[in-house]
Amino acid sequence: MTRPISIIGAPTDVGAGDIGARMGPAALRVAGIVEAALATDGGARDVGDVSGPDHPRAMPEGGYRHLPLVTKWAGAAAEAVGRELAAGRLPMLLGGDHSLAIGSISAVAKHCRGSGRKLRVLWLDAHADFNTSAITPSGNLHGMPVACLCGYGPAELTMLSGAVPAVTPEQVRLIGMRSVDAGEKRFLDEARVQVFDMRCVDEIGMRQTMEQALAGIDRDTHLHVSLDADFLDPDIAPGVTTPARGGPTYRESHLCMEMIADTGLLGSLDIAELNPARDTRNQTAELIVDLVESLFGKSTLIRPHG
Ligand SMILES: [Mn+2]
Repeated sequence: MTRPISIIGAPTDVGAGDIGARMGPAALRVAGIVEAALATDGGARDVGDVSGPDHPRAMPEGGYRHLPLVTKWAGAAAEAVGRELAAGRLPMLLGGDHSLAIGSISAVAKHCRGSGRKLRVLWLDAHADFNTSAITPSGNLHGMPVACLCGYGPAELTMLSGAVPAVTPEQVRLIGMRSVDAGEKRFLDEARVQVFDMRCVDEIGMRQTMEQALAGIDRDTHLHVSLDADFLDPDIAPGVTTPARGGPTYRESHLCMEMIADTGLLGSLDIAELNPARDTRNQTAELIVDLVESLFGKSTLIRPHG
């Protein structure tokens, strides 16, 4: 059973210090994301872009840069994602910076609460995105979405799902980390977030990493994937705002997606932090389209089930 996909664009970078991620949805459409979604069993429709305020290039206030603006965009994303989930569809949110995931995952958490589904969030990222205003080096809210979703953040963001926290650390798996701030490292440990960093991928491989990250799911689980483009090694994906060396290779990334596809439980997806201003010939957007095809079950061969 493949649910029909709804593509939602959110062209913003208000959660980041540097601009550029606002062009992400356009670059993904140019690279064929809509056609890739249309080719899935359930079909797809592009519902267009949500809108919101521009990036004013302001300084942080009270530990947050652009908090009211991030709140507006996250709210718009939550509304659009919630509407598609309610219609029985699979929302694919095209960012935009990663603070948008506060909106999308809040909507997903609310939907799962209402429908009695269990939620597992797979956060694929070079960074942990677990900063708070007290420990952030930059004030950029795209470095804080996981913390906000777990209840650590400003009320206007932590309350978006209608309950605090929107998700518990037990529902989240961080995968691919290799750049974690000092305060963030301590806070991840304190909050008992389950992290599969690149050392883990190096030591046990992507296959076992994903087996462990997916352990405990069952037919009642809604899987949400939040893919930050900087999860991928910058050698293959240079078009991001905050690259970090030593990420998953092309093959490791595909295996990661294929193993998620094999569960048959993917319920919603974010694609974040693609920055076409840093890209070369749209190669990062094209790679993401390839990976999304794997995520929705495109495989080289017909493989035995089970
Ligand atoms: Mn991120």
